[in-house]
Amino acid sequence: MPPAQPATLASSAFLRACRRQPVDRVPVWFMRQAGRSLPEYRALRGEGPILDAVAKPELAAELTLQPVRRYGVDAAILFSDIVVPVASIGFGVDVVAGVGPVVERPFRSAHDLARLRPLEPEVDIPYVLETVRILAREIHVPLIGFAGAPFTVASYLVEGRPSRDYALTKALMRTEPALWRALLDALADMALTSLRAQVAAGASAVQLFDSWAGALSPEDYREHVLPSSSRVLEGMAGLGVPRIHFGVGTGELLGLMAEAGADVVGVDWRVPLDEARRRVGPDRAVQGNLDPTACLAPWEVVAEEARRVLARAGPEPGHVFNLGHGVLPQTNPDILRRLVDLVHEEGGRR
Ligand code: 1CP
Repeated sequence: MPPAQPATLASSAFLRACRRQPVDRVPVWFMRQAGRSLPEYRALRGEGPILDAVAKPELAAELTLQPVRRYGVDAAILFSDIVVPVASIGFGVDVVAGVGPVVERPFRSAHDLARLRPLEPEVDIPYVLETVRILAREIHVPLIGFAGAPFTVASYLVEGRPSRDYALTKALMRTEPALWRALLDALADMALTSLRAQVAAGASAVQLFDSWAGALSPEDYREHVLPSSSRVLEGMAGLGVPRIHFGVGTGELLGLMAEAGADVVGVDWRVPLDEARRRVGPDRAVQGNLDPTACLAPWEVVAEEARRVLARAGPEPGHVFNLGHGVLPQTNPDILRRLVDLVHEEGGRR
């Protein structure tokens, strides 16, 4: 059972919107709201590897809180990374500054399955759970726990680093479907175990990041990826916390991502939210979807584009305002602060 929620969380606009309940104002948070766009982040974190920062609960909790204070967003997202579970069991994953996740010995054959033992959260990632516990005590907004979806994490393990075309990943998927399925199932179990532990420690919502699923056709997604993502999302049903399912370039996959078992489907900037709502169906909320690059424009332009997002989301309940992907490092924090105010002031009752 998740811990009982304080009254302030039960009435949170973010959690209510995730459940498609009426709200007084549209809730807003930003993917990658913690990070290099904040001077206080750069000052506190210094130059060390991100995985070291994640392993220090007091520091990770403070990095999680910085954007909540600065922007007045309606939810916090845990300061961690999608590769933390696989790194913690010793698969040999580093997060390299300016690059992203890099794997010393990429996943190539059935022998590599043995390197993916089950995750034991209290043993492998006790620091993540401690960060969640600190935050659950300290914050007045819901904390979003998260995990990488099996496909997106697999893409790093197979390619060995960020990729443009996912050629090796898709080759494995097609040439060794049984091994692919075993890999994705192992990653699904790790994601599920990690998410359940985060909720037990006090997270109030979860997001499954399938950032790179947009590289797949609907047919490939349905056959090779949906079953394992569904295993994670269905495994989270009944915990009482909203499940958000997000990817980039997933316009043609939105219906399938809803089917995989999400309460909220994250939408990037390519599909307007009225169309996204049609694709995910009436029984899901949507999250999104201002283009992150729009936030680099002068304020009047940002405001106009944000109003367009609110208008396209429509008057029905079930909209969480966000960017269509993460905050870009060069974003001026003042723009994001004004954006939160605009969404709160103009995204009225629905
Ligand atoms: O050292 C650093 O500061 C490097 C930048 C950085 C940060 C701040 C990385 C490396 N990870 C993070 C933290 C992080 N990662 C958070 C918590 C902060 C917040 O959101 O406020 C979260 C939720 C993530 C999730 C994550 N990591 C995703 C899914 C979200 C997304 O952006 O699509 C992905 C794909 C990663 C992998 C990753 N980690 C880091 C980078 C630069 C990348 C992407 C690499 C690539 O382009 O493939």
